[in-house]
Amino acid sequence: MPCFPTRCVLFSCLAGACLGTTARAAVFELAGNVAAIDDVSSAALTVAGITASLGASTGTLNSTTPNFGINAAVLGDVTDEIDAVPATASDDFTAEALTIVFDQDVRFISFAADSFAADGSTVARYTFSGPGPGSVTGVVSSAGVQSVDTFLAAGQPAVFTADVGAYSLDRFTVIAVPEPGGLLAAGLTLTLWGLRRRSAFPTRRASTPR
Ligand SMILES: [Ca+2]
Ligand SMILES: [Ca+2]
Repeated sequence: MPCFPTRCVLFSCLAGACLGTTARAAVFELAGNVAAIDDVSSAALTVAGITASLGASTGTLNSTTPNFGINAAVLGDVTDEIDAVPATASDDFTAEALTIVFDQDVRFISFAADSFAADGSTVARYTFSGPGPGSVTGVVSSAGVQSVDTFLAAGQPAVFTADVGAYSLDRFTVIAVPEPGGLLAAGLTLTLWGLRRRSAFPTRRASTPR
């Protein structure tokens, strides 16, 4: 079947969209990443060409073999978990917030958290806001992989806090969002390929015996 220009463009756009969805997932391991996140105020991790910059609102980022969190270095803090805002002024806790910023546009797919209180009282909160399309916020109270699947623009902060109790943020997964220019180039390449095929077989239909 000859590939008419409009058909080629449509095919190219579909192929380009498919190319955009085949980007490799980047899994950032936080728990057990002691070599990179050992009581430092900030850290930059690069996975699959994506760099995530992590920052602690207070104290230091702290990775241990089972967990990852913030070490606020105050009495009673769980040093490898993200702790809640103090319930009363007399509590000797400090509000902890983990901020993650990426060097490029990504889809934030999911995160894995654990060390929640067995009675379900722990409330973890994540908030994505800023230059991206709208704010996304959510709360979870049980361990496991939590699906988020939202666009996060380069420089847009993803913030993890706790409303109640403390938890460990073990890892998170993102996928790079291809730049529009890259998709356009892929589409044009396929369009040219279709046109060249058409010019290579210009008379196939006309020569078909009736
Ligand atoms: Ca853990
Ligand atoms: Ca803590």
